[in-house]
Amino acid sequence: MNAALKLTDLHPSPDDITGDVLAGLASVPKRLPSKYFYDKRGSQLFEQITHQPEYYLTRIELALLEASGAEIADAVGPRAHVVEYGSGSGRKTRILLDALDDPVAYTPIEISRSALLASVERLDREFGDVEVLPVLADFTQPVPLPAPARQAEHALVFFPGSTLGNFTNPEALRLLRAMHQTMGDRGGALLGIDLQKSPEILEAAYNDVAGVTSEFTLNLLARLNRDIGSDFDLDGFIHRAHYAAGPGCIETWLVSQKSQTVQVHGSSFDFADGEAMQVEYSHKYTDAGFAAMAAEAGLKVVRGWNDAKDWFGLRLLQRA
Ligand code: AVJ
Repeated sequence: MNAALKLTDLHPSPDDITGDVLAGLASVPKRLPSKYFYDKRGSQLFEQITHQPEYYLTRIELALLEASGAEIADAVGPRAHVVEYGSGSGRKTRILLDALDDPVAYTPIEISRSALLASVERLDREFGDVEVLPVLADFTQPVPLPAPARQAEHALVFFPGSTLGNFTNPEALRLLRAMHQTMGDRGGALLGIDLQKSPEILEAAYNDVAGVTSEFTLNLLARLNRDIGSDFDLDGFIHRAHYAAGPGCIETWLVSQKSQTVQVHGSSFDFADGEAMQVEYSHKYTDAGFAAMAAEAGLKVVRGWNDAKDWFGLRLLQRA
């Protein structure tokens, strides 16, 4: 890694995996937090999901970023400090930075030190001119941004992938309010959002025929067994994803295939045969619904770009 690299450590409280899992298993219905999907294997499996024919989200978003680059650059303006929520694979970031007019700096914000360092090592090699100023922090809270060596005109928060959809609506609202703080007065945010569409298309995207999504979901149990010593039986649960049209949300569950007991940190949790445990939400948005949530956070949608079928959208937000 570049010795001159300035990493800002805001000392985010480390994840309390055991506490989160115990609380989730004590609730009705039982649930597990989806943020723990992304260990090394989970990140690999997610990458594989993005290549499945049914999982259109990543393909469309990449194509949209490519096709709309010039318009995005126009709407955003020159000399932006690009601030990414999470440290993605770098592909989308690359397209955005290439499209923007003279971007000044790039700041990935990430709660995991190892994930942040891994992404920064990749970026260091790839982003030549753009100053890389990583921040170790929890992006669901307001984050004070490091000052680039060259003055930026404004910050642009980049939150692709419809990852916002994994948060419950109250959590998403809190996140958008924090984003409002982080972006500053003249700042903006570019979000990728998955749009509501027929349940068949949505359910296929989360139940790929090759079974990669099922493996991804079950890997959560393997990860917990390894990291907190739980004894989930991976053969005792199956993946199920269905679209709840009312809330506009893919709900992913792990369904117990037998009556069984799971031990976590000295506590026992009984599962009935057929009992479903909630593990992930992926919210799908309408234009009106998304704009209303943004407005509640003091943000307005200033521009939007959809693919020709209106399956996926990019939205540029500014303070209202
Ligand atoms: C990358 C978190 C947005 O919700 O579509 C994909 C994760 N889960 N298939 C999504 C995911 C199952 C994905 N996000």
